[in-house]
Amino acid sequence: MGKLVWISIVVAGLSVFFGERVINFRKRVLATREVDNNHLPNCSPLKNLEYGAEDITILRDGLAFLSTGLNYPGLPSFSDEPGKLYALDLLHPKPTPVELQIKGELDLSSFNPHGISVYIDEADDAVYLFVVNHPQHKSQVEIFLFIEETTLVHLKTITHPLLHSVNDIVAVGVESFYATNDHSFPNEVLHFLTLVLGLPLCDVVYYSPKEVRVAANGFMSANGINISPDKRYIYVSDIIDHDIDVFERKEGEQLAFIKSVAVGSLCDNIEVDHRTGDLWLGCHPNAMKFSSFNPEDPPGSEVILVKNIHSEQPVVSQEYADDGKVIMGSSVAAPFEGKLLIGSVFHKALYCNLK
Ligand SMILES: [Ca+2]
Ligand SMILES: [Ca+2]
Repeated sequence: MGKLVWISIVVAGLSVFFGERVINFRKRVLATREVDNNHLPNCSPLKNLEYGAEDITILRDGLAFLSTGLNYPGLPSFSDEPGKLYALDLLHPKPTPVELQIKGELDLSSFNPHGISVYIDEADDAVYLFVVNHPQHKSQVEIFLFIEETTLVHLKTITHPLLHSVNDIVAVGVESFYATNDHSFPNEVLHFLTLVLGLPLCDVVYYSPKEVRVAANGFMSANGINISPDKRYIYVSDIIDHDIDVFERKEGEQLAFIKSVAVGSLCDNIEVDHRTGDLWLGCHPNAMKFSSFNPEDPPGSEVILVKNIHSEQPVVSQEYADDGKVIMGSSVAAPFEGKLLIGSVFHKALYCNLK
């Protein structure tokens, strides 16, 4: 055969291969999915939070921490202000977010908070807030000590080459945590190529002052991470794979993979009900609408609940859905004794009474 014929065969082969990969990629990001409204009866927007509350976590005494104003490459941001942290008392009859004052050396003009996690030191009940921060779109983890009602003292900034694209963290000690990387490579083009080719190259990193290493890998894009109430299991949302991966913590902070639970949506952060161990997930019904933001056809929101995740048959249910007219791009759903906070990447946050 002539050279031209060979070239034609190679070009045709590559076209078929990449065509199939693009179709597969569109399926992964649920590019054609529409979501029907499934509203909760008693939800209202939280005051002063119009620029995203990407992550929320709630202490056992009902005090919620919120990370707001994330500026993330490729996604809209409705504010030019730096990000902020808020607290909200869910025991108050009308919970209102209060901005937390940050003391210490941290540069607040470039503060860009993303995933958060709380660690309580059982020795003295001290409350540590761990925050993923992206100043100048870099990745680092800030550790704060929470004092009084509205003050955080900045203790430490952690950077490491393995912590290159951190999305969320779960603290397991006063200076140690697991972190998810949502990109396989910090480079956007290379990462996008891995998604199109379907290569699961993202990882979860364990950090302590003595040791930093990859603790688990094989994720398409590792997003939310959290821990069971008995601290025995770690849950990771592989957002592009539409599942929650369950790991058991072994001696020396090794993670042993147990199973994956399909959730049918692109789930972002994970919050765990302290009492029941149920997983509440803030999810994106359609990642194409989410990333190619069009106010005329806004990205929707979806909250998914996983009950009995360690049983043979976990129960996965949709607890809330919105077509984007109420809240766009939900990223977290945090429960507390019959109440639910729903946060989003760049839009509002809702306070819902489930009773
Ligand atoms: Ca988190
Ligand atoms: Ca996240």
